[in-house]
Amino acid sequence: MVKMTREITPDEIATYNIAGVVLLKGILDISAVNVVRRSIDTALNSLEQSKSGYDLSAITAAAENNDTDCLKADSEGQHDIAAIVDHIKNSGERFLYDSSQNAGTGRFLLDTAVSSRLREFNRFVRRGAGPEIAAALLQSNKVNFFGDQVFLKEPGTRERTAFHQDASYFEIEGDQCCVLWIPTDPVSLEHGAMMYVRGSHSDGRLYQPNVFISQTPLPGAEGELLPDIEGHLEDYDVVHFDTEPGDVLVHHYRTVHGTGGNTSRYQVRRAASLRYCGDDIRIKRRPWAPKQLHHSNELKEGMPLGGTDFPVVWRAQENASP
Ligand SMILES: O=C(O)CCC(=O)C(=O)O
Repeated sequence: MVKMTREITPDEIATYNIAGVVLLKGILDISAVNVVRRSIDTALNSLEQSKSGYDLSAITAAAENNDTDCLKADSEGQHDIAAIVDHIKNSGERFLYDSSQNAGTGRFLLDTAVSSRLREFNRFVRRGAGPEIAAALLQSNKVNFFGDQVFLKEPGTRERTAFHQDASYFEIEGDQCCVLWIPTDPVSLEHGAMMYVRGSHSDGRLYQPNVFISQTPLPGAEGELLPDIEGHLEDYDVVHFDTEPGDVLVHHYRTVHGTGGNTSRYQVRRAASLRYCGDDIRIKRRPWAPKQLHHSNELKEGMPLGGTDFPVVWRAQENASP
């Protein structure tokens, strides 16, 4: 399987460490992008078969229309959607929407743990460029695969992705965890480009996880309340990146980020998010974190990652130059 198209530079490593996010231009070749795109399409075309897959636009529409049957039907998987929607409504928060002429005509879809179901994607996350990219940026002797999520925003998707920090959704602690956001379509602000609060990874703060379509924290979530960043973008050092297929954006798992909807008329926005960990990461149980249905949870608090839940996908000795 083809790995990185080029080496990662010392400047890119420094940018990742200082800003908590770096854009790696043209690091994947076209065959890798095609695998990711095909996997996203396969996963999202059979969304109803996934217990961790959601049509978030159908959920916001059902919430607005008080369609309890639809919300109950969505509650049989990873999340109790009906309870979460009640929780958002009771919190007085609103769903986060972009306005545009076509707002509401497109769907925001997501699925989790696609690599546990699709063989080709599994091979890519373990043996493609991801582990090498993570090893270079984390400066780690070994890399474990932590998990994946895929996202699609069709043209006319009004739902934004609320600012959040991935760390509080993951049952781990330590510093060496990075997230690769791999777009398979050209992306600029109008399509829902990723926006990051530069440097937000470095103070060690942990913010309550939210439900993506609203800033409302998940029920019972621990951690600090994330400020209303989308409402005060000018007060934060927010950076966004226009990307093309072949580019990979990598952020530290504590870097706060979010996206807009897709207000464009024709261009779909698909992306896969791959999570990798390095030497210092340990299991940390977080009772409020979303359940990962595909995990066996065999590892106890404080243990290093390994086993079938978090396979080792890269080791320094095996990749040393002769
Ligand atoms: O693509 C999106 O809308 C959100 C992606 C994201 O939050 C992530 O990969 O951590």
